Amino acid sequence: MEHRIAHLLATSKNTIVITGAGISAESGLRTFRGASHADLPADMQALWKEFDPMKLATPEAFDADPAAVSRWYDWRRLGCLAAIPNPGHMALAELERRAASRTARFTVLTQNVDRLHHKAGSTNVVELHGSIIQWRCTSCETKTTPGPDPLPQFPMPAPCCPNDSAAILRPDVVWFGEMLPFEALRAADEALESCDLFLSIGTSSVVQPAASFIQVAAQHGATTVEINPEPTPISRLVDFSLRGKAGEVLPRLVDRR
Ligand code: BV8
Repeated sequence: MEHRIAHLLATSKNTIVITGAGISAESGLRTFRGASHADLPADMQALWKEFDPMKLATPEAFDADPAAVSRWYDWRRLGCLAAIPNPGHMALAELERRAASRTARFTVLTQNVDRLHHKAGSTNVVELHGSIIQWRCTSCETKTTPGPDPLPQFPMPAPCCPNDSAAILRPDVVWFGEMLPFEALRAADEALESCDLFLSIGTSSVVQPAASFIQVAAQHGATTVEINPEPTPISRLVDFSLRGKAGEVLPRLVDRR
């Protein structure tokens, strides 16, 4: 099966790859579901235990307790800044370069907010759920990229609003119940129109609308592939379902050039 998928990758005119938290797991970043947090510092264990990410990643949680939510996001932000891309990220960057050398398209639609695809060298990356590296003012939407130190205080003063000292920063991510960025959706839709190969990598395929993109691709006639260590709701729908870790499977597909 890997040989077949490697051939598809080498001949596809328009490949789309959707990635989720699983592709960053081998870089030491937690996934949303199923990861144990026993190795976390006590206060962060409490935060992960006390709050379900599905509840923390919401405007309601931020409105109710901006300090706790900001602390959780800033802790994750620092983890993302320190994380390094793993062989799975590097393999996707190499596949993009190879596609470009034969004037084919290669798009990464990521649900991740960690910017590891960019660090790995991928250039055509659509951040469906924003980025934790950037924060934005809750009043004037001005974006800012905090430095490598922990954010000074919670709720942070928003430097961009001299006329509204009450304004605070929030992570520039898409929370549950929030619309995805228009530009991200437009880019995804445009790529899906002529996609002939769609790979779903490291995602539980439960979060919408990202989880539906593979069906759209299939409706347009794309061959569909899933790479994941465990089955997901799309495993029985795809043309090829590869069980395995992204950091192990993807380099093998690249090596089978
Ligand atoms: C929207 C950013 C329109 C923040 C995230 C009620 C009200 C409002 C909306 C809804 C509603 N009910 C349902 C919805 C829609 C909702 C949704 O989908 N809910 C689900 C849970 C049912 N979606 C939304 O709200 C979206 N907006 O619909 O707008 C709207 C608006 C208003 C009202 C109605 C509609 C916004 C969704 C975006 C949420 N933000 N992240 C942050 O990061 O903190 S989502 C979050 O989940 C992350 O982005 C994460 O990536 C994403 C999906 O999770 P996965 O990436 O799949 O990660 P997970 O842990 O689940 O799985 C990891 C997988 O990797 C596993 O399968 C594992 O086996 C595998 N794995 C592990 N190790 C490896 C591996 N794979 C490969 N290699 C390994 N080594």
